[in-house]
Amino acid sequence: MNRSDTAGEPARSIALTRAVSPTIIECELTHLARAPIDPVLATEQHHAYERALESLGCAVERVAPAPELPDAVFIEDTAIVLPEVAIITRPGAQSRRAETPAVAAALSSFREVRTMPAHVTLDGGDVLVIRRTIYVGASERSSAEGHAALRHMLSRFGYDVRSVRMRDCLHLKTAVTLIADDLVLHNPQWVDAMEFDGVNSLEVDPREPFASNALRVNGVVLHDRAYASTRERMERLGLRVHPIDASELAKAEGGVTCCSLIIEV
Ligand code: CIR
Repeated sequence: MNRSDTAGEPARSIALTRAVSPTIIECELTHLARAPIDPVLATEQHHAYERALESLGCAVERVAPAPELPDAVFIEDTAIVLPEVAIITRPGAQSRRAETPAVAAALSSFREVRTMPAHVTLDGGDVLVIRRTIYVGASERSSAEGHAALRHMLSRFGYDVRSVRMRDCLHLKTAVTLIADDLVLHNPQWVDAMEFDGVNSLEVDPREPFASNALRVNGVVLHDRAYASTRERMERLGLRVHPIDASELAKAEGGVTCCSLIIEV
């Protein structure tokens, strides 16, 4: 693992990332048709994403690359990092299960690490943490047994783990993400805002269905530059948005949350 420094200031968070694999052209796809991905451009965009994280106060630590694993860049799916513990998931796609050991080793420097049991599936992209409530998407990747196992593993820390109905997209966080302490950004076609108690909701522009995936880091929202109308909706509410180019990762059905695991230090 190697670590980059933030520009002069002490890091407020660690962002674990993993390089784009040259095999990304063979990535898993569920709801998207295969479109040609340029691995060189994908790598450039990923580097710019890491630089953006650094500019927002993260020290970026790169887990050793796994060139033979097409989806390794989407490190979010391999773990759930909480202040008390890191849970290593069991990804729903068979092709992604070999991604987890290197991530577990990297996380062990920061947290006690626990691993989900072998009879379940769960992707980190299905897990949305809002204060002490953990919402888990009932997606094709995360089984009912996965939801139950997470609930069991986290009950001793006092988390309320709730299953959320969703439809027509890959992960819960494809459909909804937290963009302020009490505000989610969501696509109502894919998930109902009613599922999230005690928080307000902002809808994406319906012409930008994938705009609901946003990554809030140290008070700033990292967001795909392609979704200008939804970005304006956030800015009108006074949110600071940092746009980045993510076209190639989007073709692999990934968004801005998927490419890092943020660890509060
Ligand atoms: C997959 O289907 O697993 C990858 N091609 C994309 C994963 C994106 N991850 C995420 O939304 N958390």
